[in-house]
Amino acid sequence: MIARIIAAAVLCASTSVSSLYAQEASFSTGLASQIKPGLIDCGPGSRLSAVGEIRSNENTMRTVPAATNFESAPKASDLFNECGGTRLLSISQLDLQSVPVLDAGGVEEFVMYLFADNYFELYINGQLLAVDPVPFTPLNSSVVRFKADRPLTIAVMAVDWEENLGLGSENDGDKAFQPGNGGFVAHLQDLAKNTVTITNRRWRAQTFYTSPLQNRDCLVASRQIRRSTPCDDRGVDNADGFSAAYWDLPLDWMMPSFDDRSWPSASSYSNKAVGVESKKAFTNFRDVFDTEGADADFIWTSNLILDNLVILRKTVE
Ligand SMILES: [Ca+2]
Ligand SMILES: [Ca+2]
Ligand SMILES: [Ca+2]
Ligand SMILES: [Ca+2]
Repeated sequence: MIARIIAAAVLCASTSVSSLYAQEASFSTGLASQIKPGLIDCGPGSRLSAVGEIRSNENTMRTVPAATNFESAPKASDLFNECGGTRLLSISQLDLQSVPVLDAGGVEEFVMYLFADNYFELYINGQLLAVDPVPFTPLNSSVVRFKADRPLTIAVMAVDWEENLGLGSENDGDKAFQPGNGGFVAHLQDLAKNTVTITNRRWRAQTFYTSPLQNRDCLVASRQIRRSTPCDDRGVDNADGFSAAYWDLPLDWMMPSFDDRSWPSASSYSNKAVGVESKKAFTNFRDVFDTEGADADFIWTSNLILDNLVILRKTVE
């Protein structure tokens, strides 16, 4: 009898903890209202990193594609940035001494090389260190130096930016609503240039904004499973009635104390799947992104196309 009561109490306790994060999806329909025309303007040939707002069905105002710290946070240093930044031809041209050392509260020094399709915010041990200087296009690559103590909790907010706000898509000239893809790759080294970690399937990945959904019923959502792989991701010219799904971010998603064990493992994607084989921001730095023996994978959730706001986490002992 006592054992049964204890078992019930344990079950109850674990249910209440996981329910803090296991939220139902909420939905919006149609285009969001633009609240910013573009976080930066990179001129002709680039896409404007506009930001929008739309109310979801439980009456919460949602910022799309994401609420970011772009305007207030330090920008990561450039490896390759066609939007008024540095354009290195290779990693050997990088003068590491010119890259500021950011403070994540510790003494060991690290260097991280990062590339996102399209935008990242990097947290180490709960501290926001730097954000991607180019939110949408042209695709760019970055380097961040920092001091921290192990274990390192790396937490990244990654955003596949969008042109049709709230409908996770771009006008690509062929289709007016063509869903774009995400992708994030990183290589973390110590001061001696030994690999500390690379992005791979051992990271955790969770989506918080999935769009466009032609039909909401395609979404498989239960506890921490948020699978949109059965959903249609083809481009269309008319997206009337299309939806987006949202889940609230846990307030402490970037903290070392956050328990991500119930999140899905990250999925890995090829360079070809992400579409970087002709992008100098990537190919000029294969030495760090495709390192022999430490080849970092592009990672994302299970849906590279429809999941647009993704949190990626990894703890390194
Ligand atoms: Ca970027
Ligand atoms: Ca993209
Ligand atoms: Ca690689
Ligand atoms: Ca997308």
